[in-house]
Amino acid sequence: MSKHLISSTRQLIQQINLSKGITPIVNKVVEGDRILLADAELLYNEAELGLLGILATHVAERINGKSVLFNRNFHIEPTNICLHSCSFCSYRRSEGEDGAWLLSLNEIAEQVRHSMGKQATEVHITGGVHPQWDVDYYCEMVRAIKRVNPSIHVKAFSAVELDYAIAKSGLTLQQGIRELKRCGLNSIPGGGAEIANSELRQAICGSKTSWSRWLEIHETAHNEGLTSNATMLYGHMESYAHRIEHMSDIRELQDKTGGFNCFIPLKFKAQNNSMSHIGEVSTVEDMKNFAVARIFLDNVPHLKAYWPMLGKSAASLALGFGVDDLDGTIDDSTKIYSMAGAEDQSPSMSIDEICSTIRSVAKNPIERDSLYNHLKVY
Ligand code: V47
Ligand code: SF4
Repeated sequence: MSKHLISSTRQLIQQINLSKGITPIVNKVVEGDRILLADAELLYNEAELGLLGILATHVAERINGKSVLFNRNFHIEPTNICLHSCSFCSYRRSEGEDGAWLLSLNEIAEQVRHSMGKQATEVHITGGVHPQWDVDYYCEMVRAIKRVNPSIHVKAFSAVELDYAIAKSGLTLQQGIRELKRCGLNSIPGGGAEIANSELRQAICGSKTSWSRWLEIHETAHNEGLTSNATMLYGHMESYAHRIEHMSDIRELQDKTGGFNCFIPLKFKAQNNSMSHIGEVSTVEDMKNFAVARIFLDNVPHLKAYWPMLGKSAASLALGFGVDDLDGTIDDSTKIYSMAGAEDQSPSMSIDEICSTIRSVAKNPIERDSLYNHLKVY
C-alpha cells in the first residue's frame, strides 16, 4: 500500500477524537489488516460517520485508487409471477392475479434489440421464480438474447431462480450451471441473498433458498468459471450482528473462490409490502452501512451503490463512504424497486450525468465491462 495514502489518511484522522476501543481498529484499517467481526460491530455502534467515511475511502482507494466505475446495462424482469411470497416483496403476483406479467421470448428479444442503439454491453435479468420454468427454458431465453446480440454479457438469474429451475430439471448444481453457461450465461447477479441469519430469513422469506444453499450455488458458479455478485437486504428487522454475520460468510467464501465481483447492500424499501409498518432507515444509516461493508469486506474488489433503488443523491453521497461502482443503468425499467417506493419511478442516467456525479466528488469516471475491465476513461 502506498505510504502517501497511509499518511494522508492518518492526517485526516488526527482531527478526530478517537475512543480507546476504536483506536486499534483504526490502526488495522489504515495498515491494511483485516478487521474482526467484533471490530465491525464496534464501528457500527461507536464510530462517528466522518471517521467511517475516511476509513472506507482509505480502503476503496487502496483497492481501486480514485476510480469510480460504471457500465452500460439494462434490466429485464421476465416475470413477477413467483412461487415464493417474501414479506418485503412489493411486486410478486400469483399466476392470473391482477398486475401479474410474463414477457414472451419475443418481447425479451425486442428489449435487447432496443438496447443496441444505446450501446449496452450487459443485460441484467432477474424476476420471480416462475413455477413452470426449468433450465431448458432459461437456456432458451439466453439463446434468444444472444441471437439478437451475440456480444452482450448476460448477467442473469439469481441463486433463487437457479435453485428452483435446476431442481425442476433434475440436475445437480454443477450440471445446471454448466448447461446455462454452455447456452451463453456469463455471470450471476447477487439477488436472493437477503440476510444470512436463519431465524430472520425464516421470518421474512421462509420458503426461499436457504442461506447455505445460496452460498453453495455461488461457490459452484465460481468453480465453473462464472463470477457473481453478493447482495444484503438491510434496514428491516436485522441487528448489526446479523449484517456482520452475513458479510462474514461472504468474506469467507471469497477467500476460498475469489469469484465475487462486488457487494451490493440493498436498502429495504417499505411501500406496498407486508413489512411496510417497519419503515425505512435514514440516509445516515445507509452511509454507515456502506462504510462498514467496505472496511469489513477487504477481499471483495468493488462496492456497488444501486442508484435506481437508493436515489441519485444518496448514491453520489455513497462515493464518500467506500462505493466505487455505480450500476450504470441506461434506462431502468425495473419494477422491483419502483413498486416498493423508490423515489425515481422511471430511473435513467445519461453517461454525462454519471460522469459529472463522479467528478463532483473528485473521483475519476471509468466505464467498465461486466468483468470490471476498464473500457474507457472519461
Ligand atoms: O433479492 C426485493 C431485493 C433483490 C425489496 O447483482 C428489495 O448487480 C429492497 O439482487 N426493498 C433483487 N430490496 C435485485 C438484486 C440486484 C439489484 C441490482 C443489482 C444486482 C447485481 C442485483 O431485490 C432481492 C431482494 O433482496 N428486494 N424487494 C424491497 N422492498
Ligand atoms: Fe419472489 Fe423474489 Fe419477490 Fe421473493 S423477492 S417473492 S423470490 S420475486
